[in-house]
Amino acid sequence: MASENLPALIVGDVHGDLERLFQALRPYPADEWHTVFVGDLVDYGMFGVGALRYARDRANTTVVIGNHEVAMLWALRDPARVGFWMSIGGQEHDLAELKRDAALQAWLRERPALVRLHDGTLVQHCGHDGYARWMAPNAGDAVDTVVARARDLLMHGGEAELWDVLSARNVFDQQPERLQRWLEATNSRRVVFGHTPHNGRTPAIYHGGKAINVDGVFSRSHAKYRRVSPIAASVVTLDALS
Ligand SMILES: [Mn+2]
Repeated sequence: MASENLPALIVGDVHGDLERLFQALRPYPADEWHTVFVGDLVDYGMFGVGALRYARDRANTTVVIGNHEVAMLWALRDPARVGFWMSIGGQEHDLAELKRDAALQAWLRERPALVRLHDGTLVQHCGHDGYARWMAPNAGDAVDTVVARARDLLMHGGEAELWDVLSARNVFDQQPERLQRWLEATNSRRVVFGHTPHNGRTPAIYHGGKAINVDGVFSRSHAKYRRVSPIAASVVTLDALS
């Protein structure tokens, strides 16, 4: 069965907690779910590259690019960026591991910035409309044009511009008009994102379900990890959000 025909499972920012990822996905066999990661699999935790490899090799899985992947690729290309990347949780051994693995680098640079699922749900890393600057008017599907432009930047040294967009704070929780315009521009009915931790035990749902934050501070190495940050705050089936 093609992955788009499977029910979707959304996974928020993993941030290097591969052990907890195994635990979280145990109820969801890869052949029965379309697994969609919202990005930020790396940094904070010890197993960022391990999480990337796991997500890459899991069947029926889509990985959206996050700002931490961009920072890591930037550090890989430009040693002057390593210090900054480590200041946001980058793990030196992960960079060494990525440096040795050209195939993983190539795969990572091909990840999409946006994915629109068949039910009209848009999945992206950030809860904002900064991606709109990559939209090419009258050049086909708006989502496709954003994905093409962002991928071009990833492949050709455009990490600075990617970082500008992907590191900006979420706004959809506070700005329903911008959310609505973004949904219309991308022909989507709702948007799911991570990037900025919410404080709930389940995903944060805004504006009647049109915006959903799945960054529930999944990684136990995250600076904001609290005593009990439940898996259900970050890992959720799409049908549970309907
Ligand atoms: Mn994150």
